Amino acid sequence: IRDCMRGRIYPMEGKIQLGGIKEYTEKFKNAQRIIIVACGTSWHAGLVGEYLIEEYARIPVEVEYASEFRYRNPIITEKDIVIAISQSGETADTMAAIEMAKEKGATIFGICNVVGASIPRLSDAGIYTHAGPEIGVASTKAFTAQVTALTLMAFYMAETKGTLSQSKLISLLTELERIPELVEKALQADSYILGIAEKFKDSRNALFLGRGSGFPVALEGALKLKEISYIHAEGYPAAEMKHGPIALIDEEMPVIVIATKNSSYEKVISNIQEVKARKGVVIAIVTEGDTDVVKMADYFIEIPYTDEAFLPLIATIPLQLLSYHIAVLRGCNVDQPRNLAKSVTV
Ligand code: F1P
Repeated sequence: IRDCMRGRIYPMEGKIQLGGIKEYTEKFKNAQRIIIVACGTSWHAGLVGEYLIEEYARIPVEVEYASEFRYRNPIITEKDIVIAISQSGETADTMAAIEMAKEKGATIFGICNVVGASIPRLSDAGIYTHAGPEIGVASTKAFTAQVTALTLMAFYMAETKGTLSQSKLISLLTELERIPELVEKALQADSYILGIAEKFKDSRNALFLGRGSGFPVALEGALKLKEISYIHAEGYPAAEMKHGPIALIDEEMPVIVIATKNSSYEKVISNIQEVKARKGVVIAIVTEGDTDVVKMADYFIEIPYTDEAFLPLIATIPLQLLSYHIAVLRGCNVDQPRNLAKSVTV
């Protein structure tokens, strides 16, 4: 995150400077729609981007799996901006989606980690996330960096469109400066999370629930568990649970809930009650000092409080650590999971 903030994108004197976005200010300002295309973890970062851009800049956003988007005949015009997100910059589905959107005249904006990769070369403009090389196949720090880039882009668009007051913007940027410190704090729960991992290493299934920007966090938590520990896991919007997944809940089912003190706190509490009433085992991600959720949950992991805008940056960390420890305890190779490639080029 520090690299990302110091490098191409960084806040300055209450104004946001984005190296790759500045020349496209007018385009972003007048965009009628933004389409985000990506795969896997990058797609989850895109969902966070949707939440932030719509919340702050009030521009409609669609988030599409590139692997599906490329095979249909979507309506795209020259007024659309397509944001393509990819850690490797070589994902074939994302490249095909870009090529299709380009043909229809859209502006392509890339968010990529690997300098000089194919996706930045196909893009009109973009941001390098500079998260450093992802040693393992499953994206982790690339996700954090992608979300940071999208957060700053959302603030930038909001600033240029005038949809965010200067005082709110300054308070968000002040909080943004604290994020590296909050990430460090969240990482301190590592050995405590190992203790929880020991209890759940033999689980066959897991459910991850979140609301608002906590929903993509739930999806990412489930994907990490699947990718590296081969436990079947599903991420759901917490309110969607009653429309199906609730049938799965019993004493064998760990339910990981993002239950931090943000706007959906009260509603998440009622979701936890629904799980507990069916004997589900709740592992709650809570805000430091929480007293209500910790009484209901079987296990809880504290993270420091932050504004809802930055919740995905902090709340994802305990889920990555949980998956990591479970995978190691199960004897899985976390860097090279079976059947997965670093960049899916076919
Ligand atoms: C997309 C992705 C990763 C996943 C795995 C396979 O890659 O789905 O999210 O962890 O590596 O590819 P990318 O387009 O972000 O490089």
